[in-house]
Amino acid sequence: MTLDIGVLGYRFMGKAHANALARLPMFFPDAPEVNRHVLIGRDEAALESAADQLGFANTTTEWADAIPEVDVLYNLGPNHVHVEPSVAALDAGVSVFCEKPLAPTLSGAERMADAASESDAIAGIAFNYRYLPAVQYARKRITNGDLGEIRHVRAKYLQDWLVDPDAQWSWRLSEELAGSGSLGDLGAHSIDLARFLLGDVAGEIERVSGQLRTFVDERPVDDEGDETRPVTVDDAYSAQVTFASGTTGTFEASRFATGHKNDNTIEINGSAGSLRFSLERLNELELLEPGDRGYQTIMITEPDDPYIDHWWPPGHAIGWEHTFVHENYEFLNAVRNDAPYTPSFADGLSVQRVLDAIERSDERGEWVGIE
Ligand code: SOE
Repeated sequence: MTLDIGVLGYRFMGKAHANALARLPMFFPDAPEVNRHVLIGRDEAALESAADQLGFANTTTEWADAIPEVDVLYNLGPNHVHVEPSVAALDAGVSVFCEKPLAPTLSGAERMADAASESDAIAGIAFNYRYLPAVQYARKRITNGDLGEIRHVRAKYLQDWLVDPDAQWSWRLSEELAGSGSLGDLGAHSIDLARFLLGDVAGEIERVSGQLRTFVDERPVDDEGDETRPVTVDDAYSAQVTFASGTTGTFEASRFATGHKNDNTIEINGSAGSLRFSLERLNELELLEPGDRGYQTIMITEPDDPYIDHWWPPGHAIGWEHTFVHENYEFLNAVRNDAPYTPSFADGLSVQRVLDAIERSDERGEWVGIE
């Protein structure tokens, strides 16, 4: 069975997923066969060269024309194009893999989750960091109870690409196009990671107290710098949360964290032990187990560690792009087998509810519940 794939979006995420699709036949030979049928975008010239580079047979500027031709739509466009094409595809029985966050707004995310629950097709959201071997190993240890009662989760996602006030404006800086800034772009990953690691032992996030901050409120649209556009989203956020179990959480993200490039970290403290993970050292996990005097660092590169047997011998590290290979393998298998995939659009909606609550808490200056 060959799956015909349509991909909307051909820049950063388009390349990450096209690379993953190209790796599957060599490293995951039991993966479904994929035909990169059509690449979808607005700029015809850029689309043609991207189709050549990413290996797509056809191109179109009309996503509605692509839906009847494919088995799966990858929605990798900016956040403001997540809702309509995904809902239309699911309504037509076409499976959808959508980049995070699910939508710019809670209402958009609700529409997408409703369409997924009413469709016979498979829908997944691309929270790729769930598919790191070290993260899956960590989840197993937590779910086994090896850390005891979970008291705290501490998640930070720090970048520094907007520190320069002359860094150019982009869709990620527009509330209309993105919904939010660091909160939805980076905080969504942290909230999903916490749900993935703690969901079985701490339940859902129930209350939040958050703040958003914008440091530079307009930016140049090009190198000339004479035209500027307003920044209408947060450059950084922080939040305190409480889980159903009573576990407490602190979350933050920034695009102004000088010295941090793509520093996605999470730490879990339990009554019997702790663990710490950093994306900048993604082959490692720091563990504190009963009796240890301090954290020990272990490599998660053994053949029986998740996905490692598909790659290299112990200690031959994998990279950021391998997370996309793993999630594509699992999603395409779910489509072939007509089986549920996680993270689902329901998972994406759960994250969106927390994002929305943090924004409401910031507006009101008080703790709020999840709606
Ligand atoms: C932001 O720069 C970004 O590209 C996010 O949008 C991605 O989700 C994250 O994986 C890397 O950083």
